[in-house]
Amino acid sequence: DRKIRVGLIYGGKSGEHEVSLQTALAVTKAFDFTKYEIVPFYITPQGEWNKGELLQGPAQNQQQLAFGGSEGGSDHTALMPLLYSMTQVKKSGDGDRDQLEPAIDVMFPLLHGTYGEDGTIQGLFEMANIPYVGAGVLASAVGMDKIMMKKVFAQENLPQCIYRYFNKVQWEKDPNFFIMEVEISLGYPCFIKPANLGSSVGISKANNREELIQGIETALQYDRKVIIEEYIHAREVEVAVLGNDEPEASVPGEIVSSSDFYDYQAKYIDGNSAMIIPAELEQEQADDLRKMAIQAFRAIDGSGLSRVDFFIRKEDGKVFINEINTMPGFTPFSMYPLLWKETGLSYQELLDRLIQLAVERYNVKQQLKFGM
Ligand code: G1L
Repeated sequence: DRKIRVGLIYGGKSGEHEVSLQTALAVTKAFDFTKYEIVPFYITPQGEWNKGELLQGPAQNQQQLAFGGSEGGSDHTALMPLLYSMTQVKKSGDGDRDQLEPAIDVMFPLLHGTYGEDGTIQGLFEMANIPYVGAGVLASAVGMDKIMMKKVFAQENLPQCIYRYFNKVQWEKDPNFFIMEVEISLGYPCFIKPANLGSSVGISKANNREELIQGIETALQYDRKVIIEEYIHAREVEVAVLGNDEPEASVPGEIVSSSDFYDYQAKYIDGNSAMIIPAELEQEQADDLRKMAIQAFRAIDGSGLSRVDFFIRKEDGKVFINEINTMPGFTPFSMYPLLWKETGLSYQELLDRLIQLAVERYNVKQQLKFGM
């Protein structure tokens, strides 16, 4: 039996470079190397692509995965020739037909932000006709754009906070209009965010008009579109979704900030916050959240995995969907894998399942007719 060859892509030209490397190391350590072998693709902080030697066992450390020089500073288009060579065919020799053999069976992208989780790299895999783990082009793009995400959720009648949005040109033409809109419909405090939420950069909280204007100017440096959301005093609860056309939801987990620690026996600590898994909720509310998480996943046409984040307002217990994340934190100590662990799926089983889902989706698509 030939092993399944997984192309692991990580690193990247983003603030999450280090997180991506850490995650890649954790993933290589958890893989079952009797079933898989790994071709590592490392993207340097300068954006240069390097293909590494075949891994037949776990990497020892991060340095081993961060190979190749960083003197170049080439861009993402350098992947094109690489993808070409990856998809080259082998001749079988026997018979009159050439046997096609892929150099990589499935791609596993661990990348954040632009060119990583916004659907562009997924599009590259589609064009190269290679199966890949996680969300497809559409779900990645919708999940990356806060405005599109909210429109799609609104169409499904998923409860959301109040928000307003506009682009740079609209803002510059009539800032007073948008200031009034925000003050009348949301009030202060409110949150200002670039529409493309790759990470937390460019986000601010405004308590008055001056801070609002400043926040908008800041956000507009990261994206041409901004979204402004009402502030909700709430508990933060998250659900993990896994699957393709029959997605399943994990138990909910709660994020608690350090100031509230002492109220809980937190098993999992992550920097300044703790994860309470499962979240302390009424059974009925937990079931509601799981249903809504699946609804959100279906709404964006998700596949593979997503983490769906909710607010539960402290005053009245009302639930709001905050966002869906198609590339959640993914070390063995991140919320997404921990939620599945609590629900009965280990990290290694999760990797197995994600690869299986990638291949299943690919096969379903292969069977579709296209064109005439
Ligand atoms: F491929 C998966 F499984 F879909 C996938 C891809 C990426 C899961 C989780 C992630 N997450 C990340 O890549 C990151 C959070 C490390 C970005 Cl820096």
